Amino acid sequence: MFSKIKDALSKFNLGIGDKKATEALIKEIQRNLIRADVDISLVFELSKNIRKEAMKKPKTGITKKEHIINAVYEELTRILGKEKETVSFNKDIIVLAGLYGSGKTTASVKLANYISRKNLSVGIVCTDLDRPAAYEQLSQFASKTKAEVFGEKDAKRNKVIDVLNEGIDHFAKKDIIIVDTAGRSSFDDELKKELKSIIDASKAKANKNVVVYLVCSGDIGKAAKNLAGAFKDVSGGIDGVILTKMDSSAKGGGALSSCYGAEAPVVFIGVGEKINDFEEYDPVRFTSRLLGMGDLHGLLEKVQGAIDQEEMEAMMEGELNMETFYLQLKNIKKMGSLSKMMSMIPGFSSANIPKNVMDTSEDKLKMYEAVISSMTKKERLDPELIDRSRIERIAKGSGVRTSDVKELLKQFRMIKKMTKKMQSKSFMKGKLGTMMKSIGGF
Ligand SMILES: Nc1nc2c(ncn2[C@@H]2O[C@H](COP(=O)(O)OP(=O)(O)O)[C@@H](O)[C@H]2O)c(=O)[nH]1
Ligand SMILES: [Mg+2]
Repeated sequence: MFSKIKDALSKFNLGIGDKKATEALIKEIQRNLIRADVDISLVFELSKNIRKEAMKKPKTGITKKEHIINAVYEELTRILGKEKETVSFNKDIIVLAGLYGSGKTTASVKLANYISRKNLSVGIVCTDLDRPAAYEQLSQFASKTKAEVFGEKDAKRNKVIDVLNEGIDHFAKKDIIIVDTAGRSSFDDELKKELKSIIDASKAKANKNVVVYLVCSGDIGKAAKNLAGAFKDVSGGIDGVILTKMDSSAKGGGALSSCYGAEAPVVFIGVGEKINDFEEYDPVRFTSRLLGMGDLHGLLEKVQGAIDQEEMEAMMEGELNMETFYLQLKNIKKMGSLSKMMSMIPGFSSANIPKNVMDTSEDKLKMYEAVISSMTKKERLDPELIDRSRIERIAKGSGVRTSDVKELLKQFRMIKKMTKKMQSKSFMKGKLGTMMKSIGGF
């Protein structure tokens, strides 16, 4: 799809004089996005942001190329969605909107099948009264699943809201109701009116949330942005985009433009005509596929786990307070364990320090974050102010025990001592100092 971007990235290999090379790469990315039918204003927005990020200094241990690939990923997922699909199905009515042939009916059955696999009961209401065979098509496809279908075979199109209301009542006991709607080849006034009335009528039903998913074919091309924008306006907001036909020669540009126009992330992807050709959106997997880069996962982990040089420098220079302390702990975790670092500092030993004070696990960091955010600004900048009554207040505010707050203060004092040691000239000449210089540019 965007595989030409991958080629351009793989050719990008210059260490020095890389401003020119970066600029050439950005041009190449632009060309390929345009070729993939991405809306031109979006192309400029994307490339402007990628350029801005690309010109920054990479994190410690990260090559310029890895840095740029990460920037491309960040930009694409800013539009497509940064989160893995986490739909909480909670007494919802899900309305599927989209053009004729975009894959709404297919998606409604696939989605129903997906939902029933989560042990939720689901019914589909057919409100497509335009195509004579719509109800039959839906029933036939849904017969392969546990989902029930409600519809009226010969109802006239002006009866859409009656059928919808009957359907919602019919499925009152179901956990989820999916509403399959009619489409037209263009989003004309009549279709707008119908869609709006379906959404309004669904909302008028008590105790159900109404979720609107826009169904877009991946090969939709340049029209996607405006079309998705129009659907968004009429619906009063789109909750997610279901991208269909991503198995075909879809260029991916339609995916980007649809999400951009709808101002909504991708939630599901259709990758074929069968019931199970349906996937939850996963940003890394999806972007890997779009760019044709199988190894993206490892690279992103590496970049995101790397140490930010500027953060590190600031930390080593300034006086340690609770704000810099938290960053320091996170960086220590990235470099290895606290005890390992201590063992490398001359005259420092972790032998007499309780184990829990050495702990920099993820859970611990999370807890510390809550504790620190319960401190006042003054306390954060000068932790020595924190006496017993303040400890009690902070513990209460962050929902932890007073012993947890005390432990954090203990760790703070220890790291402060360590930092002082590391800032001294004699230390910087030592083994760890040399290592930190090499990675941190001190
Ligand atoms: N290859 C492929 N075909 C699909 C996919 N989703 C839908 N289709 C096909 O696209 C055509 C239109 O789908 P349909 O659900 O009837 O669209 P609707 O008019 O929006 O309801 C049908 O032939 C489907 O089998 C998909 O993810 N991949
Ligand atoms: Mg249909």
